Amino acid sequence: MKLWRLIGTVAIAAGCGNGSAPASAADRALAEFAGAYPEAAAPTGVVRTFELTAAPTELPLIDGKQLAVWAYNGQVPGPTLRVRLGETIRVRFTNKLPQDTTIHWHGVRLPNAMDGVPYITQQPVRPGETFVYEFTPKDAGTFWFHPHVRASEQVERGLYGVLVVEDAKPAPYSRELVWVLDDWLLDQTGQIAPDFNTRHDLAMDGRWGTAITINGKTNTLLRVQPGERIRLRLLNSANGRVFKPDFGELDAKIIAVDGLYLRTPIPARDFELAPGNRLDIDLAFDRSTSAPLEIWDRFLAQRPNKLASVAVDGPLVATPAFTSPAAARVPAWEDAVNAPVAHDFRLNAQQGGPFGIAWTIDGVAMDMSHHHAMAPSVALERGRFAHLHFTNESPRIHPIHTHGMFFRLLARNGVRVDEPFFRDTVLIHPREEIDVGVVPTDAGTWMMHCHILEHAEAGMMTTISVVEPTP
Ligand SMILES: [Cu+2]
Repeated sequence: MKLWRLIGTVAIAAGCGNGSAPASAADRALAEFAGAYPEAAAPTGVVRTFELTAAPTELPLIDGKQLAVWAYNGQVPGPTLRVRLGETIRVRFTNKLPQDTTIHWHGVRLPNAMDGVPYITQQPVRPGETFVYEFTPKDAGTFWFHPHVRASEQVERGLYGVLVVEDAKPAPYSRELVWVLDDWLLDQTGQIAPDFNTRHDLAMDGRWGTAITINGKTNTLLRVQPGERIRLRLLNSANGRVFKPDFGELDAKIIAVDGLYLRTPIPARDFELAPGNRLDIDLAFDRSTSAPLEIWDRFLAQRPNKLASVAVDGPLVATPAFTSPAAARVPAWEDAVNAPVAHDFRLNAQQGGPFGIAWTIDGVAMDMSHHHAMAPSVALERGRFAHLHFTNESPRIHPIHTHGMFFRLLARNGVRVDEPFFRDTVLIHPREEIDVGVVPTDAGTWMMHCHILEHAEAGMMTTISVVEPTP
């Protein structure tokens, strides 16, 4: 940090030579941000209504055996909710679980009261109760929804689904696929191991399962016809596992991260898909091939996992010809790290708390299970650029997720990175420091937490307050 501040002073001093008032690094970042994505929603007036019920059920999952799960509308993953940009989504949600719950709309910029955070944005939805979520997404993209109450148990039991917000004019892909990646930790009877938030999970990187599934099933085979061009929407819904998808010989480009398009598409390799992250992949099958096509997870280099096989056969179909969707206005924010740091979040653990290990942000473990009066970590001004710093003082990984706002990664361990995209979740490696830049667009009290759900449950959560700017 000291190094950045020093460089910042030099840069600003050098910028004074042209006679005009010197713009600060934050002013320059904000100017460059203009037009990156809309500040407000643009409702068309069309309302799409969905009924969602969370309830226990049994489903043939993993390798086809009956598994006792908790599910939205009796499905794991839950139904994919699909709206078009500008349409208003209205979800009548009913809780038929034996516990309180809520629905959080991960990655969606929405009014704070619709964010699904117990005791902060709403009261928990008690067993038997109904709650109506209604909002108009500001962004097209791949989002998802899951409980924000006892999430390490409720998500693990199967409560998650994808929200697709289509572009006003969707690109003409041959077809679209939604793949939800998850892993399952089973007991000797083949059922979901009922001990959640174990000391092992907490001491390590959360609960990692042994059965890795796509849309609830192992041994995925993707059948395609030569010539097809597919938009693949990938979500990591696991509690703790990070995936690093390797598409091998496939022609695969990342067109969107965490919902939003990239400045320009990049090859789909080496992306750390942490819990909560989404990738939209442009997959083209422009030739017949006899080579085995496979998709692997290589996050643990020594223990790779085969995710899917791909079979290309059948008659050749015409390939839709169009330029991959992109967002021209993703800022580079070259000197944004020189802006003053609004807050340095320190991530660590300590002994104690209800699970024996507490995960902390700035030395504090947050308890979501009841009403509390914890002060926000930092107050940011709506519509202004803010520079945040994170120091991982622990030897574990932490995918940090912000509700209600996107950010861009500026640097890792003081070394500038230029990711051509925004995020809502970023993996912070052991002992790593990162810098991010953010322009919040929505006022309110927003959660920020580790998306390893066991770490979050054991305290690694805080809030960011977004307030109206001072004139
Ligand atoms: Cu964590």
